[in-house]
Amino acid sequence: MLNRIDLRGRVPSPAELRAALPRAEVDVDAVLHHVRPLVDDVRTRGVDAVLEHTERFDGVRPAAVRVPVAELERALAELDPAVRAALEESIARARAVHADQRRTDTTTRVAPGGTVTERWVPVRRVGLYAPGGLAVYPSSVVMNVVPAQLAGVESLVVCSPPQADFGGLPHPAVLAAAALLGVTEVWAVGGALAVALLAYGGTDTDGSGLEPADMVTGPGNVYLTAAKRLLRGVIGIDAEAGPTEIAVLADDTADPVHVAADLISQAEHDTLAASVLVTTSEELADAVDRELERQVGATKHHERVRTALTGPQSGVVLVSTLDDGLRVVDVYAAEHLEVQTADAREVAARVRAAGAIFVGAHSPVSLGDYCAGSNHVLPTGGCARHSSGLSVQTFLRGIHVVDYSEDALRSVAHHVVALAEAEDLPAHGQAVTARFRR
Ligand code: HSO
Ligand code: ZN
Repeated sequence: MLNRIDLRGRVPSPAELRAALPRAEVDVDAVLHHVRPLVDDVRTRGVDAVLEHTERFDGVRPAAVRVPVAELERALAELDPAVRAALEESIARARAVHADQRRTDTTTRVAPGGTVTERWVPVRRVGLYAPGGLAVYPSSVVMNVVPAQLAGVESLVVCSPPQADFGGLPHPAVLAAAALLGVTEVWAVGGALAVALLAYGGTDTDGSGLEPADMVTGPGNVYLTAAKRLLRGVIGIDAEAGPTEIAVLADDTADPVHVAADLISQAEHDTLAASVLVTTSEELADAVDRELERQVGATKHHERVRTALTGPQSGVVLVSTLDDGLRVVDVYAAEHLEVQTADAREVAARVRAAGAIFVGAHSPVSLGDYCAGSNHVLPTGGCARHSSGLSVQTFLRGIHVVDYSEDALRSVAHHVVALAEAEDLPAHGQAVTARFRR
């Protein structure tokens, strides 16, 4: 079922590897011309524009953008107890892990009387997006809200598209997750419109204000991503999320039943999702292929899954050695990387690029999607080479606070003057020497 790329016997350069490895082509630029007029319309006409376009895209016109708090409480009261218990566990584990990401301010004494303090200050108001296309994502509400709350963000708004089936409200599971997390502000708005409304703010149908946010995070489709690209600067963004990806680095000790199940699990998200197996074992590759045939037929979303698995973004990469496999996965820089080898811990410790790493036979990606405690908003499309997933750090800004005494300034003044002269910016030096002339 999977395309095969045989790299045994030769080790391509990183550049060649990049070209050879399967990857979804998502052309954000190609939709910018659709999204720009929407963004402009929201900027000039606010909520009227949002509701008009929402009716066109989502087939429903919410009575207001802001969801009444009573609806959040109702959704929580009506939530299936098993789902509620699972969300509570997910929140507790995520809180435990993300609490350890908090930072303390540091003060460095650079010279006698001269200090630089780094103060970590949360972004004041953040908009968090939970998608609602092929699936609904209460788990993404958890993964966005938990780090923002632990960072100390004082004002949080969750946005999710209105659903025609639920009277123009976002999906009740999303509302319930927000309520469980103590979020009271939820807007029924989706995709690019959500990003634009978060950037510019507006006035709701009842005359109340919808305050703009300083930052927008969370995954979404290509239109949402295009809006993030257009509005970055007006707002801060996390990353431009592409379709989800799983790579599995495996040797002949891996269980093909598990590997196939994990490849299918992420293919379930989207026809563009990528499932990639990197292995030293041709026998395993064959066995996984047989398993995929068997398991895909039995899975609920088999059409979507088959399209994703047979697409050019998915495949098996055969390598001669695990070292070569590590080279491949580092260049690929998967959003999720599973290591299913003998000595998985040792192999995983050598990985340099992945959004998150799942070690050994009992740490599947879907555990991380819901209940590991790790975050599931992760860099896609190779961005794990330079970026990390959502964390407390995403919502913090480090501010350097410079505090020098007169003596401390005097003792370094000649260095400032020398550098100012070297850059032909003498007024910079004079700003220091002026303090010592009288
Ligand atoms: N695998 C997705 C997250 C998710 N899975 C949410 C299920 N629900 C991207 O990391
Ligand atoms: Zn998932």
